Amino acid sequence: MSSILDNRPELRREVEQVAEAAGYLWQKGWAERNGGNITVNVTDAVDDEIRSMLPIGQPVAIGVTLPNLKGCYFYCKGTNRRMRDLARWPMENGSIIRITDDCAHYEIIADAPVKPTSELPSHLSVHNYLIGKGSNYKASLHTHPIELVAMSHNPEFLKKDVLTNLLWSMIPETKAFCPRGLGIVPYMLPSSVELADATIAALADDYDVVMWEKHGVFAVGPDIMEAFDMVDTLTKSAIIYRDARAMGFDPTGMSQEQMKEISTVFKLPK
Ligand code: 2HA
Ligand code: ZN
Repeated sequence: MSSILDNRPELRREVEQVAEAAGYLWQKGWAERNGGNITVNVTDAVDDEIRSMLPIGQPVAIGVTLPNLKGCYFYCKGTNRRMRDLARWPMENGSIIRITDDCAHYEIIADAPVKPTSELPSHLSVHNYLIGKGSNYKASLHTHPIELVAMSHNPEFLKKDVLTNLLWSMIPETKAFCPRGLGIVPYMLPSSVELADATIAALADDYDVVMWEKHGVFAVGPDIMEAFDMVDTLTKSAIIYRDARAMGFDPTGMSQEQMKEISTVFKLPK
């Protein structure tokens, strides 16, 4: 079967990176059934031939109007599709969509009529926000990391930057590679516009990764691997914390001075 990826190495690479990351999400146990979703802004890899492709089916309302997304293209995981299937067959479990000129609808252009993720309002609103602030971030990732979700069941950890500091203090890499920490969004109905708005507010508060209480995380990055790596790094810290507690003691954690030193040496924003 022919694919939009044929003879388009740049676009193929974008989609193959998503497939690789989807495999990791499944292997880590973060992607039960159809859990999680990924969207990547692939507009830079789109050529004139793609721009003139006819859509598959009719335009669909996004539910919000997103003025910065006019003429943008996204690879999106399909709704109800499994990450473990996407890992092997990304164009059968996801699709490439175009945002129409009214900025309020999308149309699927390839390869098959796979309806995009249920969290599309959150994802596209975030991309709209990122473009609006001139960010080079192209990828957004929502996933269900076990240990981080478990920690979100403790009200003490939901106070601003309590979890950020705890996770940073478990191992130096976490602050170095997730230097904005972990924002917190209180529990809201999955897929809702309220959740999308609260996510953007948290990202605007200068986080790259935010926790959706008792649900999962939402991460943004320049590409899908960078977004995945930040969630992976934070989860590593959560596991170290859990293991110390399971061994019967409270981990000491790095001191504030030690963490400040990391910020100075790595020239970190916080
Ligand atoms: O797409 O994880 O939050 C499945 C989900 C929704
Ligand atoms: Zn979810």
